Amino acid sequence: MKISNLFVLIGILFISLQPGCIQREAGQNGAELWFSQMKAAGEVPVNHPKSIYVPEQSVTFDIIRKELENGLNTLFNTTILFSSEVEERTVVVGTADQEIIREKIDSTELQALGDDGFIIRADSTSGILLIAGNTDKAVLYGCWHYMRLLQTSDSSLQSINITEKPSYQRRILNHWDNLDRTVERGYAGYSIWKWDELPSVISPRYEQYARANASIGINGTVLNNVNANPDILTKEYLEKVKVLADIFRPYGIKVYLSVNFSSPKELGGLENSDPLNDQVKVWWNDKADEIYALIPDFGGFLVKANSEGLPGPQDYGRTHADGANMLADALAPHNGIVMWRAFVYNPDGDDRAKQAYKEFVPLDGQFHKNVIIQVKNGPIDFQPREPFSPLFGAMKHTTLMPELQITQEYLGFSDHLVYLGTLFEESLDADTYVDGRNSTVASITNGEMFNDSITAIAGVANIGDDANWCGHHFAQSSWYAFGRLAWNCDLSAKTIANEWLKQTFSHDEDFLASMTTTMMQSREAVVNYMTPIGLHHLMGWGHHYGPEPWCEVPGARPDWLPTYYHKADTFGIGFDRSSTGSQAVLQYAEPLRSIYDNPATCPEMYLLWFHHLPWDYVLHNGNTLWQELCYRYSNGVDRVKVFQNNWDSMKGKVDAQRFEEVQAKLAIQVKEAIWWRDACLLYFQTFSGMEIPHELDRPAHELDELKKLKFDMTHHN
Ligand code: GCV
Repeated sequence: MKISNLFVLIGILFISLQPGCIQREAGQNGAELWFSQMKAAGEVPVNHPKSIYVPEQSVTFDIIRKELENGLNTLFNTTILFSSEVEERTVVVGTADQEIIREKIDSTELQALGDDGFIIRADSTSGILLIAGNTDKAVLYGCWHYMRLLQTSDSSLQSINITEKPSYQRRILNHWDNLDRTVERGYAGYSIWKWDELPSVISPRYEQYARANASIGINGTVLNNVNANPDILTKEYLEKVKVLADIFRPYGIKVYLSVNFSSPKELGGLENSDPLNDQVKVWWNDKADEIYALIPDFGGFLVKANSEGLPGPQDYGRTHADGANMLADALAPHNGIVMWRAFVYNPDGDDRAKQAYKEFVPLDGQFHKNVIIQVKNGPIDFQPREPFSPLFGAMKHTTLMPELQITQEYLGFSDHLVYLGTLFEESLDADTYVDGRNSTVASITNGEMFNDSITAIAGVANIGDDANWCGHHFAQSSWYAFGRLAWNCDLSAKTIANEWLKQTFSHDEDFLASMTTTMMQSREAVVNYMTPIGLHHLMGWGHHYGPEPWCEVPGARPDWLPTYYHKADTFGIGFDRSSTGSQAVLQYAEPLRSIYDNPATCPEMYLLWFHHLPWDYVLHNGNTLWQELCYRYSNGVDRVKVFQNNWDSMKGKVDAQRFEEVQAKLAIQVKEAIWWRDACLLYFQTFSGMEIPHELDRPAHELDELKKLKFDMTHHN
């Protein structure tokens, strides 16, 4: 080695041993999520807090002390000490058990906060800052919020006075993680739950997971796949689950499990799992007792029944209500709940989009109080865009919760940059009109309209054991957005994107402006290059990744094939769900029903969802349907190229590792957006027989060549 190189090596070693550098290095692989850029938004105020007063004792308060100490010292770049006395510029943190909190905050105000709400208030008379709630976890939420504001708020927090109460009581992640550690529709590696090592070996990821979720208000997690293996309820697995529950508890996170409806038969050896069979009831009651003996605050069960081949009460001629109520009765003495999924459809049934409504609405009012029906945002299945599920608002005597998908099953896996905050916002803000204007999906499910005793929202997690948790650095933003919207459904997707970028990447103004725009446009881009104007379900069989609008599988269920959905023919394209077609429009309340029913008034984003229209149908902008399809597909591709350019110009503004990794993913996305555009346009062109407008890019592929492509899942896990 040349001597000069030796000096460089020593220099590098020296630099990398500095504590600050170690932290920066760790931040570069994305493992630190939205904690990687702890930095105050503006100048550190001269009168920043001087001390922290946190006298209460509990494991949660230990976490609060640790997080505040680290957080505030980093944010203010100073040393703020704990004090045993309150003086000017002290941050006073605690519950109403503390005299000073009771003295400074009115008891009615505190009571109104419920279990999770908090107050952050600068007390002008004493010069102290209060962070208060009724429970330890509420105070933890308050502390996280205070630190988030310090990092992201444009205004000075000198006279801060805010009260926050979550929109939903239960803010839950659903993991589709199997016991063998594969993750159904997971694109970030294997499951983070190392079942084979539990209960003895504890991965540090478990606590990091709890911390990340608590920081954005998530307070529940369903650990295993809804396609549930009965084994999760064995003693062996429950002991592993207990360990996770114990780690999550101080962070305010409850554990739930997906259960297989046939468990009494499969595990208990009973003759059947009929919900009206007394032995079956006893089996579930005993199982509930066993679970609660291990995990006293266990949240409850999530159930996928009589759906996609899974067992359920209908196997015994019983209803969904019979099944859900039987489980609910077993959990009720322990305050547990049942989340019963409405994701049901039958291959030989009516239009798939209508089926959940047809099965569940007749059961309205029959579910017990601790049952909540979990409904996917749209009537089919997490497509890039769907209208809202008509079940929302149609079951006025039943508690409903929305299920959103954070993992990008139909949106390019973890290869495409697609920020889902906008999709979640659109889904929650959708106006159902069931009780006049502003009967939004959010207000129907968060207790505002129906005063439900339980309110909940679920997001299908995109988390795996990849270093950066989610496979794509930007996919972390959708997890973050789910948590923030579950906490406050009135937040805008843009505010959330901006918050996330500041905490995760940089405070640089150009970076923020450019990447906020990219994130905000990213979902519309994917809609355009995959399924514009209301098209849906054009993806390939099984993998759900690339385009296969032509897909035919001998003997397959028709409702798993794209042709069932796009119905392209020489006349035109689209699924006729109008009043003269499948009549799915009739499941929506007026005036939406009439609006959707008429192609002239139907929002163009849902046009081919509700109508089968001729290729030369003229849209409001004067384009024919065929031309508009061509423009939309091309626009989707062009957008992604702009995202790629935007990101390239961010070089130097973010660390090298994440810069290069995102850059590499964008290169894939550009190629695949072109793949989608070409596959769909060339295939649909065989029906329309029309030319692609001359000013648009020509397809880069031949249709035959695309049809031969075989997709390899192996590199996508
Ligand atoms: C967990 C779709 C997905 C399945 C998923 C199912 C569900 O069909 O492709 O992987 O199963 O939805 O939500 O139950």
